[in-house]
Amino acid sequence: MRSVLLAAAVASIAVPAAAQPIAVGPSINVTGPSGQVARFDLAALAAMPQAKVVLSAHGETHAYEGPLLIDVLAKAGAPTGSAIRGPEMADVVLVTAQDGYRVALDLAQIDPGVRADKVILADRVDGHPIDAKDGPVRLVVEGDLRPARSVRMVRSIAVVRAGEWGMTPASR
Ligand SMILES: Nc1nc2c(c(=O)[nH]1)N[C@H]1C(S)=C(S)[C@@H](COP(=O)(O)O)O[C@H]1N2
Ligand SMILES: [Mo]
Repeated sequence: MRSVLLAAAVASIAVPAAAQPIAVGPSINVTGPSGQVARFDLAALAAMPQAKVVLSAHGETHAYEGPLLIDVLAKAGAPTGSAIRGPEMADVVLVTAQDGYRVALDLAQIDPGVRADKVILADRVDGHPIDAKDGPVRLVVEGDLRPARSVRMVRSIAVVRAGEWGMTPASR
């Protein structure tokens, strides 16, 4: 009986793991607004259309390249373009780093149809892979006066429906 239960437990663990695409090297998890999870390794990010953002921090200027964050989120089911309207105007993008650093952006402002400043998930800097101190993946937010939102060592990203949080009739 015990071995049957153990086999069932192992099978229940093994099934979802086998259904996941196998990531090559480090990867980041992206959770969409309905809880869908998409995993991106460096090859998956490099295969997407690339954009470039020049970032100046502490007297140094570097050119970062990678896909637009909105394109990555779209693959996890996030709305884009004119689909960001009504309740989706309160969708929040939470970016979490390896060291626990966390930044929130609103989904609308990262859409190129709303703001011209690009927000990218960079996997290259000055034509090279990003070192472990900053990468291998770094969020780069164009136009910020202080580069505090350009999260180094990105580990995971989640789109959350802040518009659905704790809204009682009294607080509307
Ligand atoms: N993971 C992580 N990213 C981070 C930070 C951090 O503490 N952890 N600090 C932010 C702040 S406050 C700044 S000013 C910039 C510094 O970027 P730089 O290391 O390229 O100068 O990184 C930002 N990204
Ligand atoms: Mo900073």
